[in-house]
Formats: sequence, C-alpha cells, structure tokens
Amino acid sequence: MTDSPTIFARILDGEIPCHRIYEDDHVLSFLDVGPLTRGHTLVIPKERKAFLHELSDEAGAALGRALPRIARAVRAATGCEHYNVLQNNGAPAHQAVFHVHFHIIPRVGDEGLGIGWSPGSLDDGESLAAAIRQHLESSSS
Ligand code: DGP
Repeated sequence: MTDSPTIFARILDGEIPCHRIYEDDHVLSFLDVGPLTRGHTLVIPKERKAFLHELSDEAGAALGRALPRIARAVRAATGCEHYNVLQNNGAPAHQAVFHVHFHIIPRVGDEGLGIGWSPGSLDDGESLAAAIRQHLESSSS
C-alpha cells in the first residue's frame, strides 16, 4: 500500500472516467471495469479510507442508505434475481484497491462470485461475543 491516490480517489477527482450510476454528497457508484457478470457495480464512500472499520458513522450511514437502492436498480436493469454484495478489507482478503468499496455482483446461473466456504464450529461463542461486545461498548460513538 502506498500514499499515492488510489484509482478510486482519481475517479472521485474526475481524473479517470467511470460509468456513473449514482452520486450523492457521500457516495459514488459506478460500473466495475472488470465485471464478473453484467451489471457488476461498485459503491464507494467519498471519504478516503482504505478499510470499512475506518469509516465515519456518517459515511457508513450514507452507504447503508444507498446500497439497497442501487441493488434494486441493478436487479431491475439487468433482470438478475440473485446477487452478492462483497466488501474486501486487506490484501489477504482479496482487496486490490485500497479505498473502501462494495461490489454488487449479479448471479446469473453459475456465473458471478465464486465462494469457497468451509464452516467450522462455534466453540467459544459466549466468550467471543462478550469480548466483541466489550470492544463495542468501550469504543461506542
Ligand atoms: P477489490 O479486489 O475488492 O479491491 O476490487 C477492486 C475492483 O475494482 C475490481 O473488481 C476491479 C475494479 N477496478 C479497478 N480499477 C478500476 C477502474 O479504474 N475503474 C473501474 N470502474 N473499476 C476498477
């Protein structure tokens, strides 16, 4: 990761074109340049943060408001019934562009997001939930 502007910051600055879908004070949405399926859409905050956990409440709320609306429009425009929403944080988690972004990826038959999912067992649920609750309480606001 470097300090130079990400490709999405350059899109926000108008230096690089995009196929724009939606824009408000906090959010921009545009088509992914390398779609997994037709209609693969990106939704980004205007706030320049690499990871979801770094976002302000304001940016998070704006993304939450925009995502269902954009998902409805992608479904209607492409005719896809099913889709995945993907949000990667960190290179090991498949993040390539270090500006927060949500993918909306239509699922068309076998085409779309490939997922490897190997469930484990939840052995320490009570203590783990308590630990996470404690961090939420100590960092709330
Ligand atoms: P991720 O692996 O979650 O960081 O996905 C980054 C996505 O960004 C990837 O699906 C391709 C897309 N992308 C990269 N560069 C550009 C660009 O210049 N324009 C657009 N529209 N999408 C881009």
